[in-house]
Amino acid sequence: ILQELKAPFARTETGTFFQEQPRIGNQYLEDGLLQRYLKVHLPPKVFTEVSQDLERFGSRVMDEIDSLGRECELTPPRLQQYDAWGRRVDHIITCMAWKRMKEISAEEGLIAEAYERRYSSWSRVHQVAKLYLYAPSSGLFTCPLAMTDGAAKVIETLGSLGPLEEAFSHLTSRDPTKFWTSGQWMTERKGGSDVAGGTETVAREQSDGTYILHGFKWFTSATDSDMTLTLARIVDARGQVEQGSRGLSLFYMKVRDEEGKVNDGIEVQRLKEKLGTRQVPTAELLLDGAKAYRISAEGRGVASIASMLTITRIHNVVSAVASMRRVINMARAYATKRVAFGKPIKDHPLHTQTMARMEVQARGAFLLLMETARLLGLEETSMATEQDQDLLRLLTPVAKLYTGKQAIAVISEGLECFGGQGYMEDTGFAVVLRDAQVLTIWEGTTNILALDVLRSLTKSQGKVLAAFFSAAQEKLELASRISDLESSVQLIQNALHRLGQFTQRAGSKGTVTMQLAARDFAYTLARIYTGALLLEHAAQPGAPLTDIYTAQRWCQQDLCPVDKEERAGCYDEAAASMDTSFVYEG
Ligand code: UCC
Ligand code: FAD
Repeated sequence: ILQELKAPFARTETGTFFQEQPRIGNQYLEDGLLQRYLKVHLPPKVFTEVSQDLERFGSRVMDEIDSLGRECELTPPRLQQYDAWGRRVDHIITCMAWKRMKEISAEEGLIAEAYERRYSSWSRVHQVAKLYLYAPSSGLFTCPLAMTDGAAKVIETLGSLGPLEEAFSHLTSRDPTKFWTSGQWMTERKGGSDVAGGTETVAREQSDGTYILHGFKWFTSATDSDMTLTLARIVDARGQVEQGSRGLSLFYMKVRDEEGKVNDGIEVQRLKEKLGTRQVPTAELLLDGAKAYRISAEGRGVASIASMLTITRIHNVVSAVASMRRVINMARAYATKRVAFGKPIKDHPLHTQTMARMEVQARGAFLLLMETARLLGLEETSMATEQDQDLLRLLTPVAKLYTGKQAIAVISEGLECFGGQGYMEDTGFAVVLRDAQVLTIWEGTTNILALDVLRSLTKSQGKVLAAFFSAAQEKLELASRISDLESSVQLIQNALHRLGQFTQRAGSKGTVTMQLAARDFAYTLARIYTGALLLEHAAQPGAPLTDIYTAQRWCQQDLCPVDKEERAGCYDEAAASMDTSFVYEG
């Protein structure tokens, strides 16, 4: 076909076609699963109020917050170490958008909501749903919020006496002029996983009962925070410190003075140059006589900071699940606009199948997140049964490690859905993948969390695992009476049976076997429990066909990898030795 050519590429003309940009809509209104989850679980009055708040907040994210988040990425923090006259100032300069995020966090009660408990145990679910809408547009302000929430939790658990009372009121304030954020300084150069082996920071008691700290903190994120919790070894009267976990105590420290200047005794060595999370200032800090308050019993530092780890790990899950959801929603918007081979890519079944696989992962992860938030809410309002508490202990590391891996895979696939545009910096998609990579590293790597799962089992002498089996069975009850779900229920039952047999066999084996099995074991727990949650959700009266379909699809994967790998001999000592020869060959 001959066309009349008007030389469209001449001079300043660059062609006439420009792809329409996919835009974010109200993320609450676009999320049918979130709305259904809340409707099923929340009491009707609470649902109405929470739903109104989330719809309003969804609009605010779309109209105001999303562009601020982008600005945080484009204007990363920098360190001004000296002033014009050569004085050391260690000023961490952040952009206006980052500062605005702090104000918005207070206005929206993103931390306060969880501690005011106006919806009793459902307050955590409300807070988590709000953070879930916020996270992908927050310019990673969710990082300081996670640690702020964790610090508030530690203070609430230990009791807000003395200087902690003031700190708690700032951390949980809705007033932007009073709101504080907190850091969490645990990692030193010698080790971030092995905190007990890695911590060299020492604390010397002063005559007024406070301490001064000397040490080097190797990773400190959101170093523009107002305060921090940190670990150190107390020097005794003989000038000695105790090594190992029992030598560590927990300290509270104000990081800056009323004018926002870093306190004496803290030197910012440099800001880290990172693959992602570039919106967040992450620094190396020298503590050279920094004033601190001991807030745990001596030697109970790790045990006392554990409640912070629970909270920050749940925030990590929020980020993982929310970024999967956001990428899928954007890819969905794009698929309706982008045309290839004569039709929108939405109408190419293979493209839609790719997105359906991402959906199954994201929906499963969403329910696992909400279950963890629900259990946390019950625990915090003294409404949790023993089973609920055990389950929360187990599901926190399971959800953190599993959703972190899912997020990287789903987001990577999501970028491909935009073709070359997914790989471009200025479309804003590349940052999502970069930022996802950290989700499996900070707050405990995958292996460290898998070992934490084992720690929870050992410490409870199996009670935690018993809670897992009972809870999973309870979730299946309703679904087992629905014919469309029967075969999926059977698949979960089989997996539970195989898992039960594995744990019996493993009991008689050594620690090497259990360590080698730890990751697959945790994956097994994640897949089975998520399957049970999807089935429970799909069995609710009036559930749409898509809920049934999601549950069926989830249950078709290998639900018990730990059994398969054990039968293949992967956990034997011989396999461990072969792994070594093979990995370090040459
Ligand atoms: O990365 C960091 C901040 C990043 C920025 C924030 C992002 C937040 C997400 C935002 C999304 C946008 S801060 C650094 C995080 N670091 C870690 O996560 C450390 C990873 N390593 C571990 O988790 C290790 O498992 C350790 C350090 C906890 C292991 O230490 P120990 O000393 O070997 O542990 P023990 O001896 O087994 O445990 C000491 C005590 C025990 O209690 P008792 O003494 O009563 O028997 C344990 O039961 O601590 C207790 N414990 C726990 N309790 C240990 N882990 C836990 C736990 N998870 N829950 C409850
Ligand atoms: P290592 O402990 O040296 O681990 C190296 C590898 O060995 C990992 O793959 C690990 O899984 C594996 N490994 C270690 N032990 C075992 C084992 N027993 N079995 C099997 N595998 C094992 N920390 C803070 O305290 N505060 C912060 O604010 C903070 N912010 C951070 C921000 C960013 C962007 C990053 C990347 C890190 C941050 N961290 C922070 C540090 C982070 O928590 C640690 O990097 C992390 O816990 C891992 O510690 P490590 O780097 O010392 O790795």
